[in-house]
Amino acid sequence: MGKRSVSHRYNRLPLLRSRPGGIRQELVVQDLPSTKIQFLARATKIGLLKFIKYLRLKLVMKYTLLFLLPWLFLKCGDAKIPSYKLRLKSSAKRLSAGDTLRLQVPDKKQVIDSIHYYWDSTPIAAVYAIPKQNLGSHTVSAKVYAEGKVTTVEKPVQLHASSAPEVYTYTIKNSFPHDTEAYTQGLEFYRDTLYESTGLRGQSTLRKVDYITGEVLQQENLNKVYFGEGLTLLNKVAYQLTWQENIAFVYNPETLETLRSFSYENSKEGWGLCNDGTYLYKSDGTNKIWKLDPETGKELSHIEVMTNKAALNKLNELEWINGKIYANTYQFNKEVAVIVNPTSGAVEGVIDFTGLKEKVDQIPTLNVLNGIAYHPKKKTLFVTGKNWSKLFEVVLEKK
Ligand SMILES: [Ca+2]
Repeated sequence: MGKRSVSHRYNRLPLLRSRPGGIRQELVVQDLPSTKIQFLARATKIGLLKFIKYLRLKLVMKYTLLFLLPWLFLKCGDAKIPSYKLRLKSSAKRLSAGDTLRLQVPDKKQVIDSIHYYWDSTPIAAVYAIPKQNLGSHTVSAKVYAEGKVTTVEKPVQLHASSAPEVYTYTIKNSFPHDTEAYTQGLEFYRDTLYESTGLRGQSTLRKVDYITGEVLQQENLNKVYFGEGLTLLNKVAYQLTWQENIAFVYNPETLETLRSFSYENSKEGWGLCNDGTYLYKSDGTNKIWKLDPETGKELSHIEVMTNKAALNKLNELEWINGKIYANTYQFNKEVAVIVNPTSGAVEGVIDFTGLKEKVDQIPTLNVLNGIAYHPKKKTLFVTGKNWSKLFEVVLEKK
């Protein structure tokens, strides 16, 4: 037998039993490296197997988690926010009073116990005939009762005017001189005297004007930080808005002395102003007109001005005439004013003032049509524009 068989035999001897010295010792010493290798190999093999096992386990766990987590997440999500959809079908493309709305919340999982529908905060049936009311933004919502929970889903809707506005045209009865330096923002008669508010920072004024001659009888210059806007007179005081300065001034109309002021609340800016004999009405550059308490300036409510097709934004100078609000609209490509229902916000009339701007001096500073004042005794309308050289007395006619 060669060295291999000897080493094999002695390999089986426990190392602790081997004695030092002699051939056996020599042989044991000689056999040690081979034992180590085998031991290491065995250990490595076991280690590798364990490692592979570990890797397999890790992979199994990884893929299990990958598949389980989204499911768990969805389950948790379901528990917190059940996803219901509110579907609206209407009898018209643009909603208006008289249209019928059909509401539905699909129940794919067959878990819904009941659904309660609302128009703003008013409970309604799933088939709802829209009554006459304020136009503009409303919210339709559904409270879904299912699996012991209540979920609210809602959709915004816009209510339009039921019919197209009537169109008016004008005839000029008289024309009077008007200050071309006046960037007109407010215009109203008070005891046969024309009151005018002008804008632009550093040029803003409150003035009393002899409308026949165009002469400025008295003038109060605003601090250069203020941009003057709408004007109205009520309860023996004059109100003047500022544009973005968030403040309205109250004056003695005889002396033009400032009496007090108030800040805006939720309205965006100061644009036009008028009154119905009790309340102030303020436009803010959007399609909203705000109703204000004249004593405190508190915003009591608002309407949204809508035609039968869209919201009408940038409502400018205002005038209250026989229960309606006449409003300029800030636009450069058209000379039009609108007649607004102050309760619903519906645009009931459009006054086509085309051609009027061409009749004034075509100066570089010439700007848009802005300024409507109703003369209560004459029962006629006076209109002008920013930096217009004339004030026109006009009579309206249906087109
Ligand atoms: Ca006015």
